[in-house]
Amino acid sequence: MASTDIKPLVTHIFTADPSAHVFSGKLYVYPSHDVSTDIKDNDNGDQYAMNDYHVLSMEEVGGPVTDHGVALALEEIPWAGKQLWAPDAATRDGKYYLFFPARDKEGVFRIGVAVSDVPEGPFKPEPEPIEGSFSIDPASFVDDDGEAYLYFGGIWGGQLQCWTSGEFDKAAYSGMEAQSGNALYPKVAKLSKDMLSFDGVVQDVIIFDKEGQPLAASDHDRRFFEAAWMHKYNGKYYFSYSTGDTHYLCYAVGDNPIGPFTYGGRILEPVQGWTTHHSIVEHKGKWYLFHHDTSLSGKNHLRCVKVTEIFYNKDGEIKVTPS
Ligand code: FUB
Repeated sequence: MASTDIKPLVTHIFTADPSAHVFSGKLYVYPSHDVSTDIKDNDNGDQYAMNDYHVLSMEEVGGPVTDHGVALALEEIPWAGKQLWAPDAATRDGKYYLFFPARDKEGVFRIGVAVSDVPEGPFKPEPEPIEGSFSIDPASFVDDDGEAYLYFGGIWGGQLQCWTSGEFDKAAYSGMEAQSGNALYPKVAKLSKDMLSFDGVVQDVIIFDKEGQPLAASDHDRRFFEAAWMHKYNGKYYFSYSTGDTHYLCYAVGDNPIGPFTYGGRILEPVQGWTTHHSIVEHKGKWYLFHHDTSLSGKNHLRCVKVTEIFYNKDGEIKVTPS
């Protein structure tokens, strides 16, 4: 089924970048909340000028969706200047954590965390961003052994290319990304037991092709751009992401949460609109791909979240139709 044929989850607000999780048997979706703006589309992503987050929930896919209202607002976050982009959530020891990127007051993207006693929030932000965090699109993953990880990164407007030296280099922004050598790697860090900080160093998430070579920077059909997600299927770790300017959702498979990962294929062809972003979750015995397109507005920055069932073939490959 084409993405445009799928109904948006909600139509009373614009939503994007859906991170879906099952908490206590119920499906929760943590999206971006897109807003109208006069800012013209540009490669920096200035038109994505979001100011708050809403949490959505449903008992099952296809059932009524509840919007729990504002879960966190920009003005409540002491360090944030603008642009609340794609968030994610996790739970540990009875608390719920909302991870979110924002530009700080100097215009540098950092990742923050906010805490609640309930999955729908509201969430109380920590006063500072996570120490050592940078760039955008945090995706949390709690493994079966209880260890938690945060994946992140996004190039171009997401500024990942500015961090190759370990320090923020504004000058590196102008090149957007190098076109030779290996592609820029997304990042992963283990989370501390209290989920509020990184436990150890930020590591590269390396994606090899099937010949064992790291994906090349020029390989725009397969290289990582933004929108990291991690899920586990049949004991394998699936790292999925957007290729940005070529508009695919792709995945790579590994034997542990840190990788390395081997490129596995495409999950979704380009949808209507420039960005594509997703999450993958199991609920009531079925696997779902949450994603977005612009079918509700026709505008790149006013998106709507959708969901479709996905399947695995006997080799563990992801398919949008059963095989
Ligand atoms: O929503 C703003 C940005 O657009 C996200 O952070 C990216 O992943 C893209 O979907």
